[in-house]
Amino acid sequence: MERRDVLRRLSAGTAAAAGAGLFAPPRGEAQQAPPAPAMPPTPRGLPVIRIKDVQTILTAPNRIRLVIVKVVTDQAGLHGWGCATFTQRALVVQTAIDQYLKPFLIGRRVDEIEDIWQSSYVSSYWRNGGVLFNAMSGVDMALWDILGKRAGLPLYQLLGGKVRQGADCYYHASGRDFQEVEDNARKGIEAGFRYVRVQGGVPGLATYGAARTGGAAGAAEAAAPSEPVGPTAPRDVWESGPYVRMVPKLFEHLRTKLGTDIQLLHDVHERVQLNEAINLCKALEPYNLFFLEDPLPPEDNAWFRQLRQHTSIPIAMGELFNTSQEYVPLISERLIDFIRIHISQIGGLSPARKVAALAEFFGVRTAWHGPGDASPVAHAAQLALELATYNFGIHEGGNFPDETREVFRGAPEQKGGYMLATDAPGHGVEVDEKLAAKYPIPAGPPNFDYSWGTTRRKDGTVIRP
Ligand code: GCO
Ligand code: MG
Repeated sequence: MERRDVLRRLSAGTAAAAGAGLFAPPRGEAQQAPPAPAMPPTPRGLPVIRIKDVQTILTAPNRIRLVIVKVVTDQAGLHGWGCATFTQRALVVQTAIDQYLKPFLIGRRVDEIEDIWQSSYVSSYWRNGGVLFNAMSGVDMALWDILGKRAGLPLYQLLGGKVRQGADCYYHASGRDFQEVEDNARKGIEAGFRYVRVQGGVPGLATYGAARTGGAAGAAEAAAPSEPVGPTAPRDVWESGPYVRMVPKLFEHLRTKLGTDIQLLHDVHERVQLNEAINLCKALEPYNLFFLEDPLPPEDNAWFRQLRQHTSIPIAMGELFNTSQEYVPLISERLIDFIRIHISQIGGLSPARKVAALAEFFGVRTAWHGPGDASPVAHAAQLALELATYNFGIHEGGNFPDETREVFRGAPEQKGGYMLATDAPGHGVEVDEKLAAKYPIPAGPPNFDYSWGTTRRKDGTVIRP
């Protein structure tokens, strides 16, 4: 059949579609698939710009290993920056980028951000891991940065424009005892913060977020120093019982001393049993927390149904999440109040803006994870999203130390407890590569903060995390 005939018959078929069924062949003719009409070329307003190189930069201006991605384009001077920081496994992320993502992406159009995410996602067949997602995040944020630079627009405008002037931040106050926590909280309040996260120590225990006091509790001293930490040689000891008894007393103290206006937050860091989590939440209800973070580990996601039934305390969860299978049920079943994902850990800004939109429809607010092991690039990209997200809740920290600020020029500033975006195109942060090279990542165990994998109960059982 001539191509002309096919086209004629196709349009005749469309006219008759109501009676005959859409695309039914003309009566009496054998069914024959017509050749697909060629897609008309896409009209182009802007020149095609392609990825020329993908580079990984490791830097640790304040001894925190940061993994930064630079996407270089074939247009002179145009590049973008993304954060791929998985601080505990920085070198593995670097390999994933340099050896696998880079060859996969060279030559791709920089404006195909969504397709680059989707195709990178399946490019390793096995997917959904923190390493690969962080690698993808580095590229993803850099491509959004490039789009903003091309358009001459700050990222928050590309994402829909501001719904607020700045992002309220929370201040970190910790202490070995209640008085020290109170004193540190006052520093944050005096600096203009309306939200303070408070963490107190338990004597003798390696408590998350607070310096240790007293000798190590339990079996630690018994172990020969030469023996590696293990079930028979625990050194950093943690027991949840004394901790869950301490926390309500800390809040009682702080509410008495600091009053009711200041918003208080606390991070359990997953270290308790389910029944303890329920009891802790109930015991904290009178103290009016803004949120209680990570009362359970992600392995126990299904328990949030029970927890939710028992307490009215606002729950923040999710810094350890990687996959949509982990966070979608908690959001869509309204089991949490704040989604706390570490944006680079799920693959970057592209998936994060979908999570923010999903959460809006279920009354869940965003409280993206923003510790020191999220670079200023991540904070800036996150801030852009927060400024354009109706259901924003809170921004974590982000008061960058001087050395970090020098490497990451244009990092957003904090004023009066708010993080404020600059109006520079893209996310606004430029990395000083020469200075970054002056801060090589430190040798030694790849830990951030606390002894992951080496903190144990008195009897030697390793704890999560
Ligand atoms: C938080 C945290 C962090 C993490 C750290 C892991 O800020 O809420 O839980 O302190 O422990 O980012 O690398
Ligand atoms: Mg946390």
